[in-house]
Amino acid sequence: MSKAYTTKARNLVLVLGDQLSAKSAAFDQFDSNCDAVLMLEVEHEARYIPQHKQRLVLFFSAMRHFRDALQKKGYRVHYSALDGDNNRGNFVDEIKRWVHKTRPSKLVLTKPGDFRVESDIAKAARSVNCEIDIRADRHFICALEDFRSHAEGRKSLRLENFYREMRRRHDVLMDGDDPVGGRWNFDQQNRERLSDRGTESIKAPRSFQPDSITRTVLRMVNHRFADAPGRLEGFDYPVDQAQARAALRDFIKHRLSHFGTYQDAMVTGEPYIYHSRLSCVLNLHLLDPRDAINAAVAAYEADEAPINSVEGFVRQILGWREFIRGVYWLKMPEYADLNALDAQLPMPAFMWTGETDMNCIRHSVEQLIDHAYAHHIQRLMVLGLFAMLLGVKPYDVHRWHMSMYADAVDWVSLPNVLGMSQYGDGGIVGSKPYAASGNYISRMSNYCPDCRFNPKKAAGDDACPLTTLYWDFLSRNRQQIRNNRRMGYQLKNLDRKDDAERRAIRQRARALQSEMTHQTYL
Ligand code: FAD
Ligand code: DLZ
Ligand code: SF4
Repeated sequence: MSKAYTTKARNLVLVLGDQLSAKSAAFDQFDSNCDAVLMLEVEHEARYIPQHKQRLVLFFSAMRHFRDALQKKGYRVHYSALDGDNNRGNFVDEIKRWVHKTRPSKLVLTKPGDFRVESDIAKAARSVNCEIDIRADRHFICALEDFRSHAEGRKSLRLENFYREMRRRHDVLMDGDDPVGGRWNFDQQNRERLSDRGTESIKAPRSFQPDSITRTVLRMVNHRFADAPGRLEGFDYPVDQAQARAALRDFIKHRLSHFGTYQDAMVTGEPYIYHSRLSCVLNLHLLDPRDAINAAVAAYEADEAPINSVEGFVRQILGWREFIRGVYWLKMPEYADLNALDAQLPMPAFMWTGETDMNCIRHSVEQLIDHAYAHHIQRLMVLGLFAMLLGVKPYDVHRWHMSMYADAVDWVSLPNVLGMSQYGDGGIVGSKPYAASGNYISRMSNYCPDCRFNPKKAAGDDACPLTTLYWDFLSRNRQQIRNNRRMGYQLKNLDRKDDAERRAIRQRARALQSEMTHQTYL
């Protein structure tokens, strides 16, 4: 150990908490005789936004497992533990300290997943006159230059065009020039609700019980971050590559075949339904997205899963995941400030606590508190929808999202939240606001029958707040959305309401906005 701390390094390879793969470009030409690895647990990353306890355990435990794996390979690893004596608590000061200590000729790293972190690290290296070599992140399938070329000359970016290009370029689910199954998209088959099938036969994602490393981290987080949001009981995320691969196998075997059909369904007490719960291991680089795609395609070829599910899953990873990342790096840093609908309200405090009478919000937030997880439609069509209809500032919704989800990293949370769910980017990620009333939630979930509100009603004390706020959203944003052809039908329905009804909706919406944002958390 003492040898490791005193020996100078040729290259100092910095590995961040979401870059836990020895195949990454930062390790190209790594020579264990003269190079060293640097991993930093820093308080600032856990506190710049209050973060869910399970998210903290996931990052710190996965980092420690990766450290051990590298050491087993014979790599020299300088690991700054959060509770280490000299830890200076942030990337900039820690990098300076370690550069002084190891005097490398170069600081090497893979491109971070957060614009802020990349700028800070570059600044730190400059301040100690250390050359820095930031290498492309090969964990993603689409290189950033290729995304830039895709975007060049296009008036607007659309997932569908990008996705088809990716299918063709990487020859995924292709039959010559045609898509396997004769169609690019099976969404029509993928909107079933679960009421008929029931949930008894669904096998929950495989649970990974904490080992001694994770147990130590659990104690540390419980002690140091007692006031962080979320609950730690039941933490069972995969934290190393072997567990990540086991989680993938479990999904392919037990849930992929129904993934497509029920991907939009929502059920009380069923956080995962047929979803994969692979976002964390993908985002921490414990699982390569190509392996996830190949495993799903192999299941289709072996007749173990139907095309609507396999295509749906491939679309999420080869399409959406890569598209979102492309948009982030194409549009940052200006993207973070976009606020096309000029929404300015703060996030209500109950979005952290779940203390509200709205059943859909209460169940979804309680699920977040327990698991740091919600599936796509809960994010988009319950939690995100509610924030947009209420009029919360898009960047604040992103901050809330970073604080409540285990899988949130800036590159993926920001375009999904500010862009897709809040329409803050005015249509870069999606072509229209995902606006819907409580009727949508009533159709796709079992939240409404036990709720004290009525999803069909827009005014009155028992009116569903989402339905009231939906009509008010259309009305107050009419100017900004009236030229969007995809909003025409919704605006026409708004026009059918008479003056008295519109007045009642407006009054109730203002009351809801003021009452709900009276108490905030951040
Ligand atoms: P599954 O439903 O099983 O999907 C498989 C995989 O596809 C996911 O693991 C994920 O890697 C990928 N994927 C699907 N949709 C997207 C997408 N829109 N963007 C990127 N990857 C996608 N995903 C994150 O990983 N981190 C986030 O912070 C995040 N924030 C989101 C915020 C909002 C408002 C919305 C609408 C979506 C967000 N997503 C985010 C995308 C998606 O909801 C999650 O990836 C998914 O719910 C994670 O659960 P799962 O692994 O069970 O996914
Ligand atoms: C989320 C997180 C946390 C809580 N802690 C650390 C840390 O101590 N060290 C680290 O390298 N990364 C951490 N992360 C992830 C970062 O906040 C950030 O998302 C990534 O560095 C971006 O690539
Ligand atoms: Fe949510 Fe409205 Fe349904 Fe209640 S009635 S669960 S608030 S959508």
